[in-house]
Amino acid sequence: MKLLSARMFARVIAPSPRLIALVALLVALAAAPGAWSAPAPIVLTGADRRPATSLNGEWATIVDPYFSGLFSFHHQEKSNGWFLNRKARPGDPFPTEYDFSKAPKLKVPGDWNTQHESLLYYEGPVWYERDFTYQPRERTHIFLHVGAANYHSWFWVNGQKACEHEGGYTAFNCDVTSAVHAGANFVVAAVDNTRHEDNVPTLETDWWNYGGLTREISLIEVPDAFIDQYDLHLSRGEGSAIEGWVHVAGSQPGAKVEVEIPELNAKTSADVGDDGRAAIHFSVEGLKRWSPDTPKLYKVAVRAGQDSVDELMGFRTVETRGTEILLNGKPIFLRGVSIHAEAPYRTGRAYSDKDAETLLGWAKELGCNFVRLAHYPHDETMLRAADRMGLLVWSENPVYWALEFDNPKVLAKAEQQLDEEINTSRNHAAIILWSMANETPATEVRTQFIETLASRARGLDPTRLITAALLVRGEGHTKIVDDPLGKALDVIGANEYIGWYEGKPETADVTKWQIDYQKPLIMSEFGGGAKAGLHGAETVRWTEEYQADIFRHQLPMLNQIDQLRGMSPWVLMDFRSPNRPLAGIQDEFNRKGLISEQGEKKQAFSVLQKAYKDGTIGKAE
Ligand code: GCB
Repeated sequence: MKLLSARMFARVIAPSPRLIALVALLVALAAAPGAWSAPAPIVLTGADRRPATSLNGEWATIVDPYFSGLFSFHHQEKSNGWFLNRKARPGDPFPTEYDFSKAPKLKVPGDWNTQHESLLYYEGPVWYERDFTYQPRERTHIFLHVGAANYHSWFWVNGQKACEHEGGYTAFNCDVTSAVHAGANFVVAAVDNTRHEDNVPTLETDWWNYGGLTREISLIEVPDAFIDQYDLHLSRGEGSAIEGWVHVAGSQPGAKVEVEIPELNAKTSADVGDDGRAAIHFSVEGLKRWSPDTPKLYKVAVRAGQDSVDELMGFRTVETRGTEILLNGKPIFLRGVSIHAEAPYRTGRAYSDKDAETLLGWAKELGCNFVRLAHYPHDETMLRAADRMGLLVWSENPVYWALEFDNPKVLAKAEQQLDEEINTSRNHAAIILWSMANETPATEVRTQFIETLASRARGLDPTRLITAALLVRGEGHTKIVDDPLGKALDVIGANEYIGWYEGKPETADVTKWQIDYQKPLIMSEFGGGAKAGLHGAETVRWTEEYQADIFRHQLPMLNQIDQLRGMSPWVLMDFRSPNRPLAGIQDEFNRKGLISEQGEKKQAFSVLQKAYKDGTIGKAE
């Protein structure tokens, strides 16, 4: 006998909400304890371009340091965990020791750390609950779209398991079709930001481990056959051909896909193959290429059967030629800055258009055409803003410092996050570089690990360049870039802190560089700390003068590196880091920002701005 899903049950006999809750409870209880069995979440490209029901706002929350909402006293996964969202009833033969309706609220999106003083350092599980009403349409899939949940998250709708996800910086979508019903519903999430050695990133990072539902959350409804992923880009070369593919989940081979750019009067159609993909290739006349100077975006309609996505995209090419980086076939120098996803003014994890516009607005004011979005994938609002504002982007996988490179499970986690990053963001003209890692130890097992990631990234997206920020070693006054990982990269990134972690600012004057790869080089980090408003002699650390002096000595040194094709000094804005306790100066902020978290520009900002605007820095070829 085929059992009715809770949603079908609701449609067929329209029972009372209480009866529905009881059915949901029985379904959840029947779904046996033990291993998690809900389907894995999926990626939806362009999810933010689809109509959605927002679930942003206030969520009831319970801090659960021992995770007793999910695990019993013998650490078995509970079948009657807090995801059931029970309310105690008179006569219950057992106590109900939680109640979301009485629990304090937290804002979503938002990390919990900066919303409540007692949560600033909290690392562990927190439960979230929100009620919503919904009217599902016939023959659709409903996805719970989660912009990001740091780090490990579990989701239930009306008590039914929806999905589990690892990785704190990528978007994912849980199919909740069978759980959502007409009328009143509730969603429960557990989010755990406990650091583990075998996570990506691992125990050590130099940024705050902001926990929670840190980005937008919504419900997205799509037809039974729907466009889950697509890749549209300009083909390399002279002409203007757009190529790529559209994948339609649940489609039959032979189903039609259409791509149209109305402004260019260009339209094509193609058939879905056995693998669910339709290959796209069509010529367009009069296309204006996207570049930092002309960040032209086109409306692009992608259609398949009942489904459609209205994209906003730019078209450009990027490639290397010897030690040059070519944008639209022409050499370019990347005048950049590194940026953490730290929210300006209020601090915490950035998530909004306003955050993105403030951060990228400062980068534009500095004279940048490039930003390194460190050290994990930033959110879609940041990428949309970069597309709009004309900033080239380095997007980074959170393979940071020393992971357990010999652990296949860690590789699988890094691969999953890389897949999600690329499959979500692959249509942003702004992104030109996929960065595999930052400052990893030069061991053989590390090299194999990251080479595996690099070839996976190339397989997923052969149109962009692969990079990583490497450590540099020194011999006397010579700095050497010879990390074996360089072989696997298209563009070498290198981090150095002359004048801060080693030597004095003027040490840069006598430093020579040896780069063992004939490839373009980006100095992906350099800089030093300063407390905004602290003034003194340029020989005194933490003053704005000292930091500015580092830049004054670094820039001429960098200018002498023949194959230097860009730079992204560390860092645009001060950001929270628990590694930085120096009272009165750091107060748990990394102070290498050119701007404080309150928006105060330090002297180094003007030094770099002048070099970028005068054109005294950088050669394109
Ligand atoms: C680095 C790291 C970056 C740190 C920075 C620093 O090399 O890549 O994540 O925040 O140095 O300030 O020490």
